[in-house]
Amino acid sequence: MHWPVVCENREGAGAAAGGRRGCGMPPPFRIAVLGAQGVGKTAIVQRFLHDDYSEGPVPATSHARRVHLSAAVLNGHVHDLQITDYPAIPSFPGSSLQEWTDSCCRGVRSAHVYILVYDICCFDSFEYVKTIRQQILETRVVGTGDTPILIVGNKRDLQRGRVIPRRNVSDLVRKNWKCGYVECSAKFNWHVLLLFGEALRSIGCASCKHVHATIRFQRALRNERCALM
Ligand SMILES: Nc1nc2c(ncn2[C@@H]2O[C@H](COP(=O)(O)OP(=O)(O)O)[C@@H](O)[C@H]2O)c(=O)[nH]1
Ligand SMILES: [Mg+2]
Repeated sequence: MHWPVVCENREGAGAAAGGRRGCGMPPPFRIAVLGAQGVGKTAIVQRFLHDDYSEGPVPATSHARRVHLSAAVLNGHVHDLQITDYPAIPSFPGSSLQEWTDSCCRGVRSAHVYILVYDICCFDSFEYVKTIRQQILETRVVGTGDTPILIVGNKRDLQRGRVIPRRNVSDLVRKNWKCGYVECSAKFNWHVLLLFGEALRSIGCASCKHVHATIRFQRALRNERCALM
C-alpha cells in the first residue's frame, strides 16, 4: 500500500496551540477520545500514533488529559489532527464556564468528532458511554451542525467475556442513535486504523457533502519526524 506524505507528531498539554498554522494550513481536526477509566482509550491512541501497546501498570499520568498532534491526508490534502485522550470525565460540561472550571475537560466542547470508547466486557462502561452521549446531545446548540459521534467497543480480543451481544449494541447505536459503531482491539491492533478512518470520514461528511472519503494515514509516527513516502 502507498502511504502518503508528511507527518509529524507532538505531544503534551501545550501541543494544542501548535500545528502548522500560519503556513496556510487549515485548523486541525479535533478528535476527542472519551470513555470510562480502563476501557483502553490511551491504548487505542498509542496504537494509532506509535503502533505501540503496553500491558503493564497504568502510570499516574494516565489520569491527565493528553493532547497529541499528528496529521493525515484527506482527499489529497494534509490535515492536522489534534487527538485528545481524556481521562474519565465525571460529566460532559454543559457550558464553557464548566469546561474551564474543570481542567481535565478543556477543549472537549469544541471537538469536531467524539470517539466514545467502552470495554465490551464491562457493562458499566457502556452505561458511561450512553450517559456521555446523552449529555453531548443536550449541550448541542440549536442551529449548529451535529458533531459526529463514533461508538467504539474495545478489547475485542476478550470476546468470550462480552457482556452485551454485539448485534444488540450495533443495532442500538446505528439505527437508534444514528452513530457509527466499530469494535477494535488495541492489544492486537485490530480495526484501530479503521476507527480513526471512520472518525475522519464522519467529519468530512459533516463539513462538506462533496468530500470523497479517501483517507490515508502515515502509520507508526515518530516524534518530530517528517516522512516523504
Ligand atoms: N485485552 C485487552 N486489554 C486492553 C486493550 N486495550 C487496553 N487494554 C488494557 O486495559 C487497561 C487499561 O487501558 P488504558 O489504555 O490505560 O485505559 P484508559 O483508562 O481508558 O486510558 C490496560 O491494562 C491495557 O493494557 C485491548 O484491546 N485488549
Ligand atoms: Mg488513559
